[in-house]
Amino acid sequence: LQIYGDSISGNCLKVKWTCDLIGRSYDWIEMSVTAGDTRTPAFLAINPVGQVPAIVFDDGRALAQSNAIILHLAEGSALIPADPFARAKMLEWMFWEQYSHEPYVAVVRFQVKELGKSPGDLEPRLYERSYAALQRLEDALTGGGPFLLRQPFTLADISLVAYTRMARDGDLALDRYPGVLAWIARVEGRLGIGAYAP
Ligand SMILES: N[C@@H](CCC(=O)N[C@@H](CS)C(=O)NCC(=O)O)C(=O)O
Repeated sequence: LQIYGDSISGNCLKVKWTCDLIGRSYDWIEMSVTAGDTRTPAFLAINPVGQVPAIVFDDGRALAQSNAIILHLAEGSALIPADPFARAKMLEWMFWEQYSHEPYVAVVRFQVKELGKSPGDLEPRLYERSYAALQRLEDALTGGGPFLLRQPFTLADISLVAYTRMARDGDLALDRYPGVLAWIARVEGRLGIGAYAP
């Protein structure tokens, strides 16, 4: 299995963490988004959308979209609930992540940290939506937990922790959310990774 990923990308790290947890071996092919590695003809043949992560199996089949990739790789593992309703609740969180969390929390981070923009120059809506997403996580985890489905630890936690743990990079006040902070530490513990250090 080959993983095409940029190590600074939360979407790409989701794939690495999932493989590490399920004990799947892989070759990591480092791609720099900012250097344009995702726009070469060779990579566009793998993912016509020109985005990482993408994976390629030994038989040549390719798959993109972080949450689709981790869902496929983790099939049959304890990271996906066997109960159909619990599985759908996990997917509810993962679809929400892609539509209502990542487009704000990750974009704010990229613009501030990678593009060097000043937070005050970003569209205020990006911050409003980021804080709405963090508040929703806080509400779900306060008095609930320890994970998003309470139990067990699932792909929903992996998907959502990816950019939440990096939120300070975008000048987001993560410390306002104690339930989220405690959950991040628990998920990092499950992943066997240290606290995020920019
Ligand atoms: N929805 C996609 C988003 C992937 C994505 O935005 N990838 C970024 C890096 S995090 C990228 O490759 N950007 C390069 C580009 O768009 O040219 C996923 O979850 O995999």
